[in-house]
Amino acid sequence: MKTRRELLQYAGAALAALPFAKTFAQSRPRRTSPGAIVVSTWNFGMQANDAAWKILGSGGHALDAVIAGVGVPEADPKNTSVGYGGLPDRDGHVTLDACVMDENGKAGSVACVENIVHVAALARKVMEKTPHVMLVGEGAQRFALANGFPKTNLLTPESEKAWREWLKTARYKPVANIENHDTIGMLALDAAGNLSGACTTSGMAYKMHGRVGDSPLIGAGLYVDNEVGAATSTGLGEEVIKICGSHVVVEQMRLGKSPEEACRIAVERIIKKNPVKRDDLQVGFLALNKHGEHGAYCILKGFQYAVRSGAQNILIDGKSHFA
Ligand code: SD4
Repeated sequence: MKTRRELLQYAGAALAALPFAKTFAQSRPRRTSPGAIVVSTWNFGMQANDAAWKILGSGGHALDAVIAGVGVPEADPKNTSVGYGGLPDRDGHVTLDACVMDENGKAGSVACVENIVHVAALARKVMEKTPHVMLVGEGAQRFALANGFPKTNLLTPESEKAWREWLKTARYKPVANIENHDTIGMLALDAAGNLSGACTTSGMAYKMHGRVGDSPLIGAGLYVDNEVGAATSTGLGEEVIKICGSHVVVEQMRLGKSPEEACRIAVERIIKKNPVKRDDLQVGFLALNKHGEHGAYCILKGFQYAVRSGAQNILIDGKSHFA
């Protein structure tokens, strides 16, 4: 227990240090104009980056780029983890979550939406056409149909088959990097130097009906601050929500941390609450700062992210807490 005197000394020292606390710009001064860049989670981010680059590479807006980019896995029936063809909840419903955020700090989000493929684009519509940030369930679907989004059965025969197989045991135990690598988070910096992000998922396979993870939650699955940087997450959403993960990452970058260091700090907050290695507990954070520097950090080995800038599109292994 600290004495009153010690506490006063501590507060005095903290106050005295304030004028010297470095801002993001002071600790990470810009060298040259960074140029456009896009980063996204998992290996399917490669194709998504290519689609985003069609917009970014011709001087387009970061928000347009991320919506186009994540639209690729959303529409891919072979991707059992995002959008169309996503694995359903335990009752056989494919329910999608997504959010977007732009350089002005505007945000839109949808959660637990059925029968709509392009939910990141739908989240953008919520941002642009409603006084709200988030619509869920039936209301979100109704808003989508009213805005011309087609109604599509998202449960493909393959995903239905996998679900029927799962029903034989009906055991909810996501396998790290397999059943729970079901999100694409994408962050882009455009040629004008503005940041935007999108995050879209079918959520954890065989979740309870109505379960919503971190992906559509601003500050958890995605956060963008155009003065500093942007972050997104993937993995076990419940743990990300509990630390407001993507917001933590951006705030650490604001304090001068590199994107990778900022992601590591967020992962360590989760580890502090869950110190024992578990094969069902994977979380990865991905960050991009205002200068075009990127980095990632995850709990278990196996998380990858894709980076495209110019003609180069590469896949990078995120560093992990556990080997
Ligand atoms: C969720 N975070 O619904 C998502 C799932 C995910 O990689 O990202 N998996 O919790």
